[in-house]
Amino acid sequence: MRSIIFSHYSPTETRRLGPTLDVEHSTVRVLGNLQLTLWDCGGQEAFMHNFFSTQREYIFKSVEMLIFVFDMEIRDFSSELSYFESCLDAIQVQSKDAKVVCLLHKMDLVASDVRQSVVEEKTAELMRRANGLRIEVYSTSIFEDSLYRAWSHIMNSIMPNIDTIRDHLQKFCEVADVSQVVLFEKSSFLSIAGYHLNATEEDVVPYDKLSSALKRFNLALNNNRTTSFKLVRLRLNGFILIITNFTKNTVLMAVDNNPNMSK
Ligand SMILES: Nc1nc2c(ncn2[C@@H]2O[C@H](COP(=O)(O)OP(=O)(O)O)[C@@H](O)[C@H]2O)c(=O)[nH]1
Ligand SMILES: [Mg+2]
Repeated sequence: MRSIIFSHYSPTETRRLGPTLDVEHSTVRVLGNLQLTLWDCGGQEAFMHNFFSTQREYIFKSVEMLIFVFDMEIRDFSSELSYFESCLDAIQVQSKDAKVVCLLHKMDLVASDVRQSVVEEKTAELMRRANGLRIEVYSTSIFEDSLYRAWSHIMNSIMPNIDTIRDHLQKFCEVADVSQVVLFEKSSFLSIAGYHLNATEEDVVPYDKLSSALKRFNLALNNNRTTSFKLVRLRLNGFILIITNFTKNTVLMAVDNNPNMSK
C-alpha cells in the first residue's frame, strides 16, 4: 500500500517486495512541508512479541494513528484479533488520543459473493473487541479503488487545517460557479477535500475512483516518472471537466454540469 500510494509502484510491481521484517521506518512528504512518518511493523510472531514487551514504549508512544492491517488471506482471524486487542491496550496507555483505523486488506482474495457479509461480520467483531473505543474499519485491496478511499481518509484525519481547506473549496466552487471541486495531493493523488454545489448525488464523481484513475493515468503517461500531466480538459454534452495543477503540491479538479456559453 505504501509503495503504491507514496512511491508510485503499480500493484503488480509490489509482487517483488518481500515481507516486512521488524520495523521499517519511512518519511513521506505530503503537501510540501507536511511530514508523515510511517512505522511499518512486521506482523510475524517474534516481532509482535517484542513490540508488546521490550519495545512497547518505543513502538506505541507518541502515535497519532494506529493502522491495524488484517490480511484477509490469513485464515486464523482469532489470533490476529488477540494481537489487535494487545495493540489497543498498549496504545491507550502510551498514546491515549491516537486514532484507530482497521484495514481488512487483500479483499480481492475474498470471493465477491461473500465479501459484504465477511466485511459486516469482521467489522462487528472488531467493534466488539474495541469495547467502546472509537475505531474505523475499511476494506482495502491494492487492485481496487478502495485503497484510495481508506488512505484519503487516513491522511485527512491527521491533516491539520482540513476544515479551513474545505471552507476555501466551498468559496471556490461558488465563485467559479461550478458543480464540484476536488483537491488532490500531487504526489500521492489522495483526495484532500472536496465540495459540490447544486449537483445531484449521481452527478458527483466519487473521490476514490478519481484518485485511482488519476494515479493510473499519471503512471501510464509517465513511465520514467520524471514528469506529470499539466492539464486535462474534457468537454462533452452538458458537461465540462478540468483537472489542472493548482498549487505546487496540489491538483484541482473542477466539474461543471450546467455549462453555458457565457462562462
Ligand atoms: N492479492 C493481494 N495481494 C497483495 C495486496 N497487498 C499486498 N499484496 C501482496 O502481498 C505481498 C507481500 O506484501 P505484504 O503482505 O505487505 O507483506 P508484509 O510486509 O509481510 O505484510 C506482495 O507480493 C504484494 O503484492 C492486496 O491487496 N491483494
Ligand atoms: Mg510489508
